[in-house]
Amino acid sequence: VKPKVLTYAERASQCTHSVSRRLLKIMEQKKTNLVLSADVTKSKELLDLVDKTGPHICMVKTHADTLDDFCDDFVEKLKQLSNKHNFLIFEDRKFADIGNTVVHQFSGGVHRISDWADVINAHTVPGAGVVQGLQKVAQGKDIGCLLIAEMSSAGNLATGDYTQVTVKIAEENPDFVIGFICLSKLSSNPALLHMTPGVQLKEGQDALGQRYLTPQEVISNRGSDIIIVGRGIYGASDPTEAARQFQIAGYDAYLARLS
Ligand code: 6AU
Repeated sequence: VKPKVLTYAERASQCTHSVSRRLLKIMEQKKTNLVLSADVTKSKELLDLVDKTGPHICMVKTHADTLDDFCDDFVEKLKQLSNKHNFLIFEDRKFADIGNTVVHQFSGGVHRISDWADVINAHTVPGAGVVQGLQKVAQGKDIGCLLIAEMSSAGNLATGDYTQVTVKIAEENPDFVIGFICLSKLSSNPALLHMTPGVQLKEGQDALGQRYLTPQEVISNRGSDIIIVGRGIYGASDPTEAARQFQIAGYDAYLARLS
């Protein structure tokens, strides 16, 4: 028999981490498993994009280091929008150094990520120390970490044993790790979230190695939980309408998996 697929609400009640619980509740309430990857380079453009697409997303993903004009006021406004539209903030910093270095990268520098992000992510190439360093900073704060277990780009090395060890590190750190960046379901633990980038409405690739799958393939066939979409939304002539289409495609694919 096929194992029963749990709803977002059922999974929320099984989560011990406050951030995964909050995210799953938002997904259930707003009927969306869409994360907007807001990869634009001006803060005003980013805030406008997020205000327009906010009703359709459960989380916004930023690359703070690619903004030309990052400042505290931007962070304040992004937080206001996250309250207005009820979504979480994920800073896609991809920490990848020894524990002692990521402590400072996470808490300090220009961006002071630990002051404002709900979710961060890390590569596991340094071993479990990267998670321990980040967790030290997150102590007492509501921040969850995703581990990059698989990547969407052609020729990447996050495969096989690397992916399996990453899953193990996640399962051993439930107080901090809330899931994965991955291309398919990797763990049967209902508290771990699977988030997949490289999503467009049609399969394909870009000129620099990015590869795209459809929401249907990612959620229904590969058992992931969340789609992360950048250019498919902010590169569209009508980003709000594009976000609405991805919301519907992603949520329909989830409903199909439940039935
Ligand atoms: O939809 P796109 O191709 O415009 O943007 C995809 C976004 C980018 C990447 O930095 C990110 O997703 N990403 C990640 C993440 C989220 O960690 C991992 C990966 O393997 N591939 C990928 O594209 O902001």
